Amino acid sequence: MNNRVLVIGAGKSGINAAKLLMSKGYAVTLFDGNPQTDKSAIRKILGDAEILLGDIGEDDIKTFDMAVISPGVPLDNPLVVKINNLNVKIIGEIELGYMYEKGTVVAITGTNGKTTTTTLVGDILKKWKSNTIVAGNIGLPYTDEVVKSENDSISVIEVSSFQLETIDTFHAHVAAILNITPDHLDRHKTMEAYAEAKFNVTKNQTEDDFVVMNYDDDRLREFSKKCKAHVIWFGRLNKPKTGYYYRDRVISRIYEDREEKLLNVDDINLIGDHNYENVMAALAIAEAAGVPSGTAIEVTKAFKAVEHRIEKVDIINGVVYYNDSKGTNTDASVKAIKAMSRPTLLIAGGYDKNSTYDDFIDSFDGKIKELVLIGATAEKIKACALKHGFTNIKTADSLEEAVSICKSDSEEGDAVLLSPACASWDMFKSYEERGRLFKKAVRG
Ligand code: UMA
Repeated sequence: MNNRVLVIGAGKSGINAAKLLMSKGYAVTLFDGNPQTDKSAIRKILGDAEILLGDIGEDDIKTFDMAVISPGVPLDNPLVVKINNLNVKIIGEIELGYMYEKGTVVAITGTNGKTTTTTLVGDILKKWKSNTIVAGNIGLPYTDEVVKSENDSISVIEVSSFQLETIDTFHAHVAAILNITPDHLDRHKTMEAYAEAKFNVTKNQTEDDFVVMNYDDDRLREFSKKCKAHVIWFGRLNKPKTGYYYRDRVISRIYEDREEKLLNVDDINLIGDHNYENVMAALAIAEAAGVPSGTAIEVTKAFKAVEHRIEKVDIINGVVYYNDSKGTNTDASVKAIKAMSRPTLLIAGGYDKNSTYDDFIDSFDGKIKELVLIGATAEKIKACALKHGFTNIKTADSLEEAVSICKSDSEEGDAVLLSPACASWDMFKSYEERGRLFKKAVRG
C-alpha cells in the first residue's frame, strides 16, 4: 500500500478505517459529502487528521495513492466515479481490515438473519476460543476489531452486500449466505446485481473452505454449482441430502445414511421459523469452524433474541409490545408478522428503497387488526393495503404518535409490533435509534 489515502464517508466505518491507517503510518484525509459533518467530534477520535467536506477537485484526488470507501457510499457516487476515472485504486473498508487479519475469517451474509446468526456464532466460538472477534455490519467496524486478531483467533464478520461489492483478496474460510430476498434495490438496481454482491462472500474460497447456504433458496442451489468450497446446506421446506434440517420443532443433522436429532426448538429462546433457520446456519458454521457440537448446542439453548429483532419490550394492560426495528425490508417484516401468535397492531413505514409491498400486505392474513403508518412510504403502503382490501389504516406524524394510537386502539390479548418493512433513514439516524425511541415511547 502507498502513502496518501483518502477515506470516503465519515461514519463509523470511515472513522475507524482512518484510525487504523493512521496507526500504520499513512497520511490520511477523511472526506464526507455532507458539509454539515461535525469536524470537532471526529477530531476527538482522529486528532489532527485532515478532514474535507462537501466536494474534492480532480487535482486533489490525483494526490492520493488509494481510496477506501465506506459501505454506505455507492459505487456510482460521482466522486467515486471520478476517482475510478483517475485510476486511483479503490477498496472497501472490509478489504482494508482484511489486510491486517492474522487469524481465520468466518463471514456471514444474507438479506435477513445476519446479525442474529453472527451474534450466535460469535457466542458459540467465544465459548470454544476466548480470542474470537465479532465485527462488521453488526455495528463494530472490522477495521477497529481486526487489530485484536491473532494467529489462532477467528474473526466472525457480518458482511452486507454494500461491503462485499468492494472486496478483493478478502478470504473467508467459512462463508454463509443465509437467504437472498429483495432489498437495497435503490442501490443495486436489480436482484441479479444484489445477489452477485452477496455471492462475492465466496470469492477467493478454495476446496479447503466451507460455505453454508439455504437449501430452500433456488438461487443459492443454482449458485452452489459454481462454488469451489465444500457446501453445507440447511433447509426447512426441503430436506437436504446432507446438512441441517428443521421439521416438527426438531433440528437434525442429516448424513447420507442417517439422521441425528440435535435440538428441540422449544428448548431455545428464539421464536419464528426464520430464527430456526438462523440457528441451523449457526450450527453449520460452528461445525465447519471445528467447534464440538455439544458446545454449539449448549450455547444455542442459552441464547436470547438480539435487540431490535422481535425483541419483547413489555406487557402493558395485557398487550405485548415487540420491537422489530431491524425489520428494514418486507421479507424481514413478513417473518416478524408470521412469528406473532396474537391479534396484532402493526407500525410500519419509513425510507423508500423502491420496494413493493404486496407480499407484506398478503402476509397480514387476518392477524393484523390495525396498520399504523409512518414515514416516507406511508402513502405507498396505504395504497397497496387498500388495493389488497385491508382498510383499517391510520397514519401518524411521528413514532411516538404511532405508539400512542396503538396504546388506545389495542385491547388485552393483543400484540403491538414495530416492524417497519423499510429502512429508518427518512426519520432516524439508524434502525437502532428508531428501535430505542419505540421502546422509550412504549415504556413512557
Ligand atoms: N456519505 C457520503 N457520501 C455518500 C454516502 C454517505 O459522504 O454517497 C457519508 C455520510 O454523510 C455519512 C457517512 O458517509 O457521514 C456514513 O457512512 P456509512 O453509510 O457507510 O455508515 P457507517 O456509519 O460507516 O456504518 C456502516 C454501515 N452502514 C451502511 O452500510 C449504510 C453499518 O451498517 C455498519 O454497522 C457500520 O458501517 C460498521 O461496519 C448499518 C446498515 O444499515 C447497520 N447496513 C445495511 C443493512 O444492514 O441493511 C447494509
